[in-house]
Amino acid sequence: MVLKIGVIGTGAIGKDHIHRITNTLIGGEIVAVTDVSREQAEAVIESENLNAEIFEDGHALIQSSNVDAVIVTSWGPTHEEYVLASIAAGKPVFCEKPLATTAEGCKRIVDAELEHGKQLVQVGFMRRYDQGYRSLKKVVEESQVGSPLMLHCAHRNPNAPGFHGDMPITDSFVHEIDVLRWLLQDDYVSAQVIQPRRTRFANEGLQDPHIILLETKEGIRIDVEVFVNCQYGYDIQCQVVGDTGIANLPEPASVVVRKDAKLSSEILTDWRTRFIDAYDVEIQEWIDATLKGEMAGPSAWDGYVVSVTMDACVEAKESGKVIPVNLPECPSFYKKAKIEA
Ligand code: NAI
Ligand code: ISE
Repeated sequence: MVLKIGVIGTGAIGKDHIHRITNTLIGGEIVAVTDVSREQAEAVIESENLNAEIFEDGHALIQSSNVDAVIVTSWGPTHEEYVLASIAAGKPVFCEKPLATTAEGCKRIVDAELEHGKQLVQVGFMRRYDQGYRSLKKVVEESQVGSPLMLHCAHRNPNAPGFHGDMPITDSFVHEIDVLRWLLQDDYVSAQVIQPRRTRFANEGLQDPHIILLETKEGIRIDVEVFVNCQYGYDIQCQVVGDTGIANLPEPASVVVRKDAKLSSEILTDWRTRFIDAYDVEIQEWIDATLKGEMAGPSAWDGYVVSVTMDACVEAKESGKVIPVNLPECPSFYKKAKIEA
């Protein structure tokens, strides 16, 4: 059986997902696409040699009887309406981050899904599918380093040409918010943001780097350096300090060269390459689960929790204070899935 998929938004990541579904993964077929730029939609049909219909807009695509499931890869502010329309149509929907641009918007999606009575939404937090993070989670779960006490992390991009405002938090750090609570199976209670001396490579008016401090319900302290113009590469670090040992996120595999009295190995420069396997596993598992009528990945509730935490971080940055992360009780509807991928 094949899952007939419609894609809303054929920009950078939309094209990547279409490519992997068409060429790398099994069980899915792109039957419909739409983009506010029709040329863009036409171009992907041609480059991937798709037998897919182009729809006027996302709503028409969602309503099509030929579409079994929807992928939303349009701009963030459009996500909420397409996810809500997919739920109303009773169709499974994979939505790239952010689920919605406000916590209220995410909550509307959670409420619509609760009202519908079946889980239909998965959010694109792909790090949960990265082999390195999965191995690190196993080490934590098996208490191989004892009880986690602290996490030291870094999210570094070589540069961020289009970044402005709070994007280092809302566009980049969101991945840590999701993956670290999944890693620890713990929620956050407070956030604090420290703004070090600015790099001269940051866009005008952009604070870069940030040090973001989170505290969890269990009292674990997390520090994350978010540095989106670090120049040297795309570098994701995560170290768990437990009461009997320390565990590190593995480095991506790279040949070590000894030459000219130097020891060297390559550092990746692009998130696409760094997480390419994770994206493949993420979308394959989504197709497999959807074909079975299940939903197992990051849920609408997870998207909501990330949004509430992100808002606390933005407020912490603006105020310079420690800001509480106030989350309502997780509905039992979502508890059965724990914080699982
Ligand atoms: P992009 O700008 O390259 O592509 C977005 C596409 O959506 C454009 O072609 C645009 O014309 C189209 N679009 C916008 N509004 C639309 C609408 N109402 N209906 C149909 N098409 C519409 O952006 P990119 O980088 O592909 O990002 C898309 C989303 O994916 C963003 O929300 C972004 O945060 C997320 N993303 C997630 C990543 C991850 O690591 N999980 C990585 C990169 C992006
Ligand atoms: C980008 O939008 C992503 O989502 C990447 O995964 C992230 O690492 C990068 O910092 C963001 O700009």
